[in-house]
Amino acid sequence: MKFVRFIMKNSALASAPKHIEHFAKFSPSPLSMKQFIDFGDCHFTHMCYLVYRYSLPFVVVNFEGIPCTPFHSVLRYVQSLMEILEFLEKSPDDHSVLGEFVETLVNIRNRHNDVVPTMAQGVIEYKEAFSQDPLTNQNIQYFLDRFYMSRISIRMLINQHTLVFDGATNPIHPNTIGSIDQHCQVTEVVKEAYESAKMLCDQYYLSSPALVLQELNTNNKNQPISIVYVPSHLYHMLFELFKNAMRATIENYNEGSSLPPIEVMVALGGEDLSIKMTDRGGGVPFRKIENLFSYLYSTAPIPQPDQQHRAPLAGFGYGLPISRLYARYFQGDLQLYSMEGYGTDAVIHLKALSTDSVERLPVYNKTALRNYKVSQGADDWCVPSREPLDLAVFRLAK
Ligand code: W6P
Repeated sequence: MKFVRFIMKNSALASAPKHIEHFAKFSPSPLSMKQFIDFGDCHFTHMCYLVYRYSLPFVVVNFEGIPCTPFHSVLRYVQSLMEILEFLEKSPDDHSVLGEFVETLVNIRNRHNDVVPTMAQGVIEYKEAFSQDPLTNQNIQYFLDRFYMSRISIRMLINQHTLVFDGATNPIHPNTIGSIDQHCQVTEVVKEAYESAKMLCDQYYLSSPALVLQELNTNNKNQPISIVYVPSHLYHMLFELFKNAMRATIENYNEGSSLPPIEVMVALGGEDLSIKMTDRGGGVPFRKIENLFSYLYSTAPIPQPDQQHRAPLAGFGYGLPISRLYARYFQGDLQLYSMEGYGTDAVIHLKALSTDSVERLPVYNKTALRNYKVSQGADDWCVPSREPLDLAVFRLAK
C-alpha cells in the first residue's frame, strides 16, 4: 500500500487514497437477475455508486494481493477509478452527463480488455522467479478466482448500463435487457457453441465429432427449456467445454473406428438447470482434474508471433477456470467427472429460477486476508511412500 500511496502523491491522483479507504468499508450488495432487469430505468447516481463501490475493493486487492501484477495494469486501475470518481461531483440530472458517463464506462471497459492475458503473464513471471509449490498454487487460485469474479461482475454492470442507456430494445431479441435474455433458449446456445467449436476443429483436424443433443423439461414437457440468463456467459462456458471435448475425442481416436459423438443433455428441474456434456475422449486421471482449473499449472508461455501454428484447440490457458467462475457468478457451478481410459462428463449447474440467480461476489475483509496462507505448517496426513516398506529395518530396530 505504501507504494501505491507514493504513486498517488506524485501524480494528480492525490485524493484517491481517501476515497479508497472510505469506500473499501462497504460490502458490495449482490444483485439478482430481477434487479439487473429493473436496472433498465435505473438512476445514474445509483449506477455510478455501484460501479465504484465494486471497483474500489477491486483496486485495493489488486494492490495488496499479488506480488507481481504488471505495473502498468495497476496504474490503469487507478486511472479508471479516478475517472469514475469525477462523476460523483457532476449533476446526474444533466442528460449530457449521462452520455458522458456511458462514454467513460465504454472507455474503461476497453482499457481493461486484456487483463486476463496480462495477469497470465504475471503468473508466468512469478513461476519463473519463484517456486511452483502447492501453497503458491492455492494462494494464486484464491486471489485470481476472486479478482476475476470481481471483474466479471464489474463488466456485467458496465454492460448493463451501456446497453440499456438508450432505452431501445433489441428488435431481434425483444426479451433481451442489456445482456440478459429473459427467455434464454439453452439448446440454441448449445448449438451455436457447438458450431463455433466445430468450425475450429474442422479447420485444424479436418474432422469433428457429431453432436447428439437431448433436453428434458420436467416442468413443462415438450416445451423448449428457457431460463433467465446471460447468453454470452453460457456460450462462453459451452464453447470452452466443446473445444476440450472435441480435442480429447479426436486425439483419442483410433483409425478404423468411427469418431464418437459428443452428447449433451439439458435438464430442467424445479431448482436446477443442468447441462451435461459427455465425450469419449479417453478421460483425464482423477489426480489431474484439479490442475485443469489451476491458474498456476495451466499457464503456458504466451505464444510468440512466430509460433502461431499451434493447435487452436490446445492449451486454452484460463478457459476452464474462468468458465467455472461464470457458472458460479449466478450461484451455479461447473464440474468435471472423468473416467480415465474412457471419457469425461462436464456438467454445468445453473439456477432454474431467476430469484435464485443472485450474484456471488467476493468481499475483502480480514477473513479474506487470512486466507492467504503463509506457511504450510506440519501436514496432518501421511505422505504415501513410493518405495515398498523395508520391513527388515523394523526388525533390526527391535
Ligand atoms: C477431456 C478434458 C476435458 C475438459 C473439459 C471438458 C471436457 C474434457 N474432456 O478429456
